[in-house]
Amino acid sequence: MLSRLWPLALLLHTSFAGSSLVSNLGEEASQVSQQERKYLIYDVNPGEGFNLRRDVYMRIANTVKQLRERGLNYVLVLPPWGNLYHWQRREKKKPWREFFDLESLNEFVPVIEFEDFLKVNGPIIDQVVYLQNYAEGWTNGHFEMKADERECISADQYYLMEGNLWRGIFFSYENVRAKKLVCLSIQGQSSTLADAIEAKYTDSLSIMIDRGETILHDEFGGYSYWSARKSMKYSKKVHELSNAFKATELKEPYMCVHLRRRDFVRSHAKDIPSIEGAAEQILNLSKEKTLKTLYLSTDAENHEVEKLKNLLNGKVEVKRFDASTVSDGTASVVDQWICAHSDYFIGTHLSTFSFRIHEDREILGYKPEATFNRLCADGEESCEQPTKWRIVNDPKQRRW
Ligand SMILES: Nc1nc2c(ncn2[C@@H]2O[C@H](COP(=O)(O)OP(=O)(O)OP(=O)(O)O)[C@@H](O)[C@H]2O)c(=O)[nH]1
Ligand SMILES: *[C@@H]1O[C@H](CO)[C@@H](O)[C@H](O)[C@H]1NC(C)=O
Ligand SMILES: [Mg+2]
Repeated sequence: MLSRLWPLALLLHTSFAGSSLVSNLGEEASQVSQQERKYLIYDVNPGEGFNLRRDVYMRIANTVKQLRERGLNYVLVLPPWGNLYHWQRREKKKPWREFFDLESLNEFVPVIEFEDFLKVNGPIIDQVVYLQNYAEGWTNGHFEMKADERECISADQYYLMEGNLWRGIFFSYENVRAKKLVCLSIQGQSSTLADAIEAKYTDSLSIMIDRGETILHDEFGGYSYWSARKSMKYSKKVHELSNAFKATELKEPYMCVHLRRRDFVRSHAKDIPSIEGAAEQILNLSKEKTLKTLYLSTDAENHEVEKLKNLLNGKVEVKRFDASTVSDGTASVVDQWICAHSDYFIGTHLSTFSFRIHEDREILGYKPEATFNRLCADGEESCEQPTKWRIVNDPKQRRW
């Protein structure tokens, strides 16, 4: 009897759940999908670059995941890319689908582009929750996880009351406004934010968490970190561009160097080489690894690249992707994806651009010895190498 009833019950259950799901937002929990859908948008400190922003995505996606596990039907609204300091062309309002595969992102949590959110919601966001630290710093000298609404410390640099609505940057969308602005002092991680949202903000259909970088990961380099990271596959376009380049230009084994210049030359002067120093290390590595081809990923100015090529003097053949036909953002992820497939990778000290390549290589299964390397500063025979953050695929495995 039971065996006959169960399949029917399951069938009813799933089809009912299925009908209340909008296409593409598919995912587990039937209970969640019957709840009213709510939207969680987020933004990051305007000064942060593309690759730290990718890290913040993982933290927020884990907040959304936990809210959903608690039965709250949140959809993550993807913050358009734009106006980034490193993008020479200062492009704005770039959707995520240009760089990432939305279907893959959707496998971790349901996501929607900001443009599509505006179509269903209109330009008014119910509430901005502006994350900030505690004005008094850590009390008792130790880190305690907590969140409390407090007076705004610096939100007024970014938000301005206009009529009875708040103006803000809102990804350069001029007509977007928010009904309410609160500042939330927070010390904690993805789960701390999920707790705060569950306790305080579930009445709002749309909330925007600003300064998302204020929270940490639940477990840096742990299972939830890697689960989110693995869902961040690159777009078909990025795959096609990288594959086409490899097929024509990189027919033999190659090494990749990520040579971070520009602002790093000043901000990390002690830890990065000069162009001469980089050339010497590349020549040595080429011999040691017997790799004659170098894929050069760099934000260096043209004269620096020319200088490097001259110093390598034909002993190492230098290949670069021609960025002129694509956006700055696309060119940078194509560089990362080509480096992810190199036979040997060496990056720049403490660059999140290099870190994202490490992770891609871990996901692809390269040997850690060929991944977790960095260029040394001039005059150093050896230097401390990057931490080997190995992939974690088992939910039971703890990092800490
Ligand atoms: N095409 C290309 N762009 C690069 C390269 N290196 C840096 N860039 C540009 O500069 C940006 C790097 O800035 P972030 O993404 O903030 O990474 P980072 O500055 O290396 O690291 P943090 O400052 O520690 O976050 C990239 O997003 C690119 O726009 C490179 O090798 N190739
Ligand atoms: C490169 O190799 C030469 C010869 O083995 C050595 O003297 C030099 O210190 C090396 N340079 C670097 C930066 O490793
Ligand atoms: Mg940066």
